[in-house]
Amino acid sequence: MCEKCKGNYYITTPIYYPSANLHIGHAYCTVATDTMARYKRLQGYNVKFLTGTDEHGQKIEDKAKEAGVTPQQFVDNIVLGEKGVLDLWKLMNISYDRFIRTTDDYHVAAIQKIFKKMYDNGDIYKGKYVGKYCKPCESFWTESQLVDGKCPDCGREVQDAEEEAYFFRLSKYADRIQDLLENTDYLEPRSRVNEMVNNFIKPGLEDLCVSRTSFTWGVPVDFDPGHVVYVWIDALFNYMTALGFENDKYDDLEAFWPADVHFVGKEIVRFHAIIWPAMLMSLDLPLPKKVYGHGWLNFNGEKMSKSRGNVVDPYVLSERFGVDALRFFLLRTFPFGSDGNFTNELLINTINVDLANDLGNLVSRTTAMNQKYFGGVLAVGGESAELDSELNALAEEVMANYEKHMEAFQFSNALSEAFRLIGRANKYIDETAPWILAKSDETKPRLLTVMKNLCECIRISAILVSPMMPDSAQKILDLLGVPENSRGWNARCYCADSEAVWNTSTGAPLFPRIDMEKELAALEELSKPAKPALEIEPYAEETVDFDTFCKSDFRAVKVKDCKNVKKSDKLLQFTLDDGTGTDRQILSGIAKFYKPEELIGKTLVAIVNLPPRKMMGRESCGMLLSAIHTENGEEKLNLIMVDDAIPAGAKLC
Ligand code: ME8
Repeated sequence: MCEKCKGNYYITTPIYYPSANLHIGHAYCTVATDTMARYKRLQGYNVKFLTGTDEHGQKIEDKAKEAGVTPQQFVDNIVLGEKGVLDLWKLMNISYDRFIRTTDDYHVAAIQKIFKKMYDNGDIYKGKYVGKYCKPCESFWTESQLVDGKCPDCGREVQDAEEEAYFFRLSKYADRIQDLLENTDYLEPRSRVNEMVNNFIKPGLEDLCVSRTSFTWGVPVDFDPGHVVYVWIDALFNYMTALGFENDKYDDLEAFWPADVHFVGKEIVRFHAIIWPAMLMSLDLPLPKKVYGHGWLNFNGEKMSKSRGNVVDPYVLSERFGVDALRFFLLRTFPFGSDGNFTNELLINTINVDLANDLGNLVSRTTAMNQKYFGGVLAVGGESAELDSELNALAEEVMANYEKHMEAFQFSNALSEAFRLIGRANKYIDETAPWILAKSDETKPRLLTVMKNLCECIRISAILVSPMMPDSAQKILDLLGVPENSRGWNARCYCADSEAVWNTSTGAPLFPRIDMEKELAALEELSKPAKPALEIEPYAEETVDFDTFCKSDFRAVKVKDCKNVKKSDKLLQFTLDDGTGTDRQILSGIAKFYKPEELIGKTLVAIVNLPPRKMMGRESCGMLLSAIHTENGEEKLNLIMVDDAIPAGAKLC
């Protein structure tokens, strides 16, 4: 079949709020979308994969104010800055085709036109908003929608809100939306349909407040200064403006709209399943074919957030485990439609079991045996056996099941299928025992076919895992010497007969085993809040009265001699000129901070009216003043040195 004739495929991720750094939970959806986009490309579709950032709203305006920068500077920094959103997607190997920022001029102008169109057709009207507003979620709620008086999405406090505002006639579309949700495949998984219908539609859909006047960081309503467009209207239409809707920047609307699927997190299904189709209906536009609401990843049973520190930082995790292993873990472990619990044990275990033991081992054993028995070249010839057809049949079955699961966005099931083949191939090695076949020339033809079957199983497995682990899959195919035209979806038919030839090589292990205990300890260390780089002694709570303080006699002293004290690794013995004409001896426990010769000739500060005391049998008359602090956990000390122009004996006060 011609790879070019499959048609167009448009897939999107939610556009991210650049209000904080992204954690691994955020990366989950984008990795899943990337996997789907790669899978569709592999099948020969002309894919458009859109992602981007949702940059308006009060939350951003507030955060920028806190940071002392303009909102634009604030979002620019998080989107474009070092380790920002763009850097993260590069690191995670996200193959998006287009990146939209809602602050892009073309998008802003398009939103103004869209808002005006809905105003002109009567679906947007001016009224007065009285209700509740959840600032963190940027959502308006009616009293009846609140749960225990709090935001039904995030459970936080809501504020009273009353202002002149524009409204969208959402209520008008209630029946059509209910029909869409209940009688089509628009929203998946199906469990989310009941949630939408029972929680939002059945209690009665009210008109939606779609403008704000209490802040300015948004798309201005151009025909009514002072109003900015509600951030969700601005955000949802990104899916179309990024294709050229109401703008000349792009020209892909006809080819790619309606979208094949919007992947979104479960908490924003409401916006995509109710508000989005209603607005499209208002403008008489085709609806996206599907919205898929994925589950949430928790961390150790609790809500994931950046405040959990490094252990949820995709940069840290990728650096420690590798990008492909991390991508693989996310998709292999958690069924896409349900919530999942991310733990470090699970992550390490998945890498060790699936990648190091099963896939990695299969590749390294096979390529090592090819090398050893055939110098890496599997030539024409061989001898088949019954067992081979079993492997062949399993491979065919796995490929069919894999496709079925991928079409349903069930990445973990799709990977389970791939690993069924990988597991079977490992068992095939034990059953065929190539090391025994290699002992005699008579069994060499059989050995040749065994190795061809193994290579073929690996080739197919690599194609199947390539959407999830693009780099590793290519490395495996490189090791097997698979030509470019045998790496695609259309080359997935099983072929290990006598005509097949292979030219393989060996390489370093693809997925080194991780020492669970050591790694957990290292991660534990990372999860501790970073020690402040600089610590100072707590201030004394007790006060000292002025007269007492004035009794302390501080003098400038010059170091005439300084030496280590025998049998002490702490003490330095100072001979000091204190201006009296008689040398003063002071012992100080600072040997770990200074070499004696460094100090000779320096002018220091001593308190000289302390009672003399004996240290290591020597008398110390006073104390030298120093400054102490802790830096990166290490104690630091600096003697107080004053200008050498100050004469010995000068009083300090
Ligand atoms: O919602 N597990 O942006 P956002 C799984 N701007 N997914 C998670 C997650 C977790 N722990 N934490 C966040 C927005 N997400 C809007 C979208 S679209 C027109 C506008 C997911 O940055 C979350 O479910 O708050 C959402 O799908 C995505 O990250 C972006 O979240």
